[in-house]
Amino acid sequence: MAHRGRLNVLSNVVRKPNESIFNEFSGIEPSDEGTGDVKYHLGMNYDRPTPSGKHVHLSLAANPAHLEAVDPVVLGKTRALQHYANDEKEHHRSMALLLHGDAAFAAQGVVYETMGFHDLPNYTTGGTVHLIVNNQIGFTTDPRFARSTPYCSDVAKVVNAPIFHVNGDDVEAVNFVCQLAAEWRQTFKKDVVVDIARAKAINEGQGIDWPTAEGLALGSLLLEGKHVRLSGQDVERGTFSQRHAVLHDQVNETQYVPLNDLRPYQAKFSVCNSSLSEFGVLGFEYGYSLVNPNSLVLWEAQFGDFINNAQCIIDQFIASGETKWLQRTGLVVLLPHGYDGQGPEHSSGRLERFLQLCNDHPYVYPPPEKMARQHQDCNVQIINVTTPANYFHVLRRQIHRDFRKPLIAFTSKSLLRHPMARSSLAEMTGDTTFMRYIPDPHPETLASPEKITRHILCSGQVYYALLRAREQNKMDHVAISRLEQICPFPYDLLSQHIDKYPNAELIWAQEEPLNGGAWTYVAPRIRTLMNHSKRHEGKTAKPATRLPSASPATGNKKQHIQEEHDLLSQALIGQIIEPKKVVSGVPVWE
Ligand SMILES: Cc1ncc(C[n+]2csc(CCOP(=O)(O)OP(=O)(O)O)c2C)c(N)n1
Repeated sequence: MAHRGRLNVLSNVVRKPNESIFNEFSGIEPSDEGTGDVKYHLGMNYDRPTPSGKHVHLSLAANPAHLEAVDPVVLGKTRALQHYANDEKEHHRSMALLLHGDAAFAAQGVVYETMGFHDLPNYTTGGTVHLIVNNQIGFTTDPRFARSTPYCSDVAKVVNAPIFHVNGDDVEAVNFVCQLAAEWRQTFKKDVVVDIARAKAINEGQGIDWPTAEGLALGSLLLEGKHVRLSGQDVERGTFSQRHAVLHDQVNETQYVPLNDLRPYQAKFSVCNSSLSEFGVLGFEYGYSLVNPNSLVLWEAQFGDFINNAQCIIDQFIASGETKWLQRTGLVVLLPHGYDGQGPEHSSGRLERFLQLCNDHPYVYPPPEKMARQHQDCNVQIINVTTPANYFHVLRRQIHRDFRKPLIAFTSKSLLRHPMARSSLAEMTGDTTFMRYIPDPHPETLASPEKITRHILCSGQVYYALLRAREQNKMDHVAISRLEQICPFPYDLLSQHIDKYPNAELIWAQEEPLNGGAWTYVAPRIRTLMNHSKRHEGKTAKPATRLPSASPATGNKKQHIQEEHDLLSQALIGQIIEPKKVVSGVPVWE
């Protein structure tokens, strides 16, 4: 089912006790089993008495944040229940009820695939009742930009299902239509759709200034005559209310796009909220990017976690299109990523999967001529930057060179508002360029290089957590350096730097579990690099990560914080030590 209304369904329909819902919200003790999920994804079973005195068994399926992904699962479960109850012919003992959002129903391909089961002898469940909770908006995206059909329910026409449009504010009408739909299903054993339309309800948030760097990058390219196209779900405002690329006059509905009002001679900035699709829209933008190498085409996922809906476009086109078909693209894929305690589907863009697709050799230290061609020879570039200036430069770099490569940019959500993640204008002007690797600036507060005992390498937002903990704990023997570009691996810059700390153990720290993140990619490359160095030959780096896990992140806030402290302790001290206290979110061990 859709996200909105799920707690209501849990509480009022399947009667989950409110105490336990509130309990899960408070994020108190992690459960003994599993890593957990956010409360609104959990399922529930309930034998509910009906007015006639009978009982109906209700089973609310657990679902991921990936909208509509659960649809075929619910149908499969229903068919199995029918099978074991000897009800595969009549289909009158159990049925599926799917609750949809209007934008998701209209745009996720799996809805069509699920409807396709409706009359297949071995897959039918004797009709599904589809309820569309139609608030006439998909997060911030207006229906005009979310679908091409008059009604969000039109896909159901492919199976000739009756569709009832009912005013959601007229409760009696909704009740009547729902009863009618249930009778239809029981009588004809066919799908039926109820589109419960309500007045538009808009979710709004607040804006901040990280995207200034993005605005400057895109704006400067526009002034250089390069067309820029940015597409994805809610990209106009930005998922995190950070971008505000399109301003709306609420009175007369006119729109103003500041980046299209720079200079008369500028190129056009096309920014567009997409339909609620990943597979389709990413494929579209990939195709778009093939036509004009002098335009910058960017696709942004709502959260990086939803990218797996478009896996085929990544594997078959982005990662391998050039080597198979000599089809070159400079497409930028922006994947919001980072462990902020938002649960298993709002934390990870699955960096490890992208890194696994990279074609550079893990065991061979590139000779100078190979090193010079690293970017030309790679199939994808993968970055996880920590400063607005670097984000600015890497976007511009896409266009300011004479070859094209896909760029997969893992972007931090928490750094959008992080006071330490700021750049000065001077870092974006003059001779400044993208920094693939940022060595520890080695402030005076640190011990001399020979006395450094731990040299931590990391990528992305975890840098600031490490930095704050190092400062708070006055650890002067720890250096922290950042891999801003993970692939192609910056062997040249790292090998110049790691010997600066001849007595330091090398640590790789990441927020992700041991079986995720960059570790499996960087580990053999760091070994290759160390073997190539003068002071670290034969040594290996140690990982400081979350424990290996089946799910990318825990759904329990307390567990999340505990894991974060463990990881920092592991990275900075070398073992897990319980902090004595926590000061402004930073663990203090002594
Ligand atoms: C596959 C997938 N892509 C993106 C998202 C992010 N997302 C969460 S809610 C939402 C908007 C949903 O709109 P709609 O389907 O109309 O349901 P509503 O939230 O309005 O009830 C989006 C895009 C998601 N959860 N799943």
